[in-house]
Amino acid sequence: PILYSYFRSSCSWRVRIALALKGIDYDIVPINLVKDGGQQYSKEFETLNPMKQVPTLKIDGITITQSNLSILKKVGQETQLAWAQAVISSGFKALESVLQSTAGKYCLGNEISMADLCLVPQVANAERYKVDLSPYPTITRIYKTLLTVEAFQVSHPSRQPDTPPELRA
Ligand SMILES: N[C@@H](CCC(=O)N[C@@H](CS)C(=O)NCC(=O)O)C(=O)O
Repeated sequence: PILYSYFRSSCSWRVRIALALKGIDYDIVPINLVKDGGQQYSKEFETLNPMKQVPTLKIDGITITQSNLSILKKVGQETQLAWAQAVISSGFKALESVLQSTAGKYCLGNEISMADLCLVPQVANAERYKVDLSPYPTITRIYKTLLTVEAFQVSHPSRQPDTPPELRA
């Protein structure tokens, strides 16, 4: 698998967490969303993902351009079936409800759900922008606990191949 990713992109981080939880080895091709006016706008990348966004995951002979679909693809047969039915029957609106209803339900391993997986990058962004998280002690506790899990650590924005030296941890 190849993941087109930007170290700081929360959507990319979600997919990196899922791949790490599932123990899937993959290569990263960094797409810098800022440099050169945004490498996501290059002709080469546009051919791969006409939405011109990361993450983009090449896996099992297909290219997936939505982070949640990339994650679902690896969650399990049952979820994939629900996903396929939703897309076939009524398009992406239904997919949203599948994602919502499966978010807390399907574990990716270590009792970690899609909801947990989505929470961590969002809270990290909140921290980055100095949002006061004191009214949300439960979220903060879950966030801190999840950050002790290896899959969240290895996929962290501070440890990516394209992380600038001054932001490395
Ligand atoms: N629905 C998409 C959203 C992807 C997305 O918004 N990616 C952002 C980074 S987190 C991006 O590539 N932004 C570049 C741009 O908009 O130019 C997903 O979940 O994968």
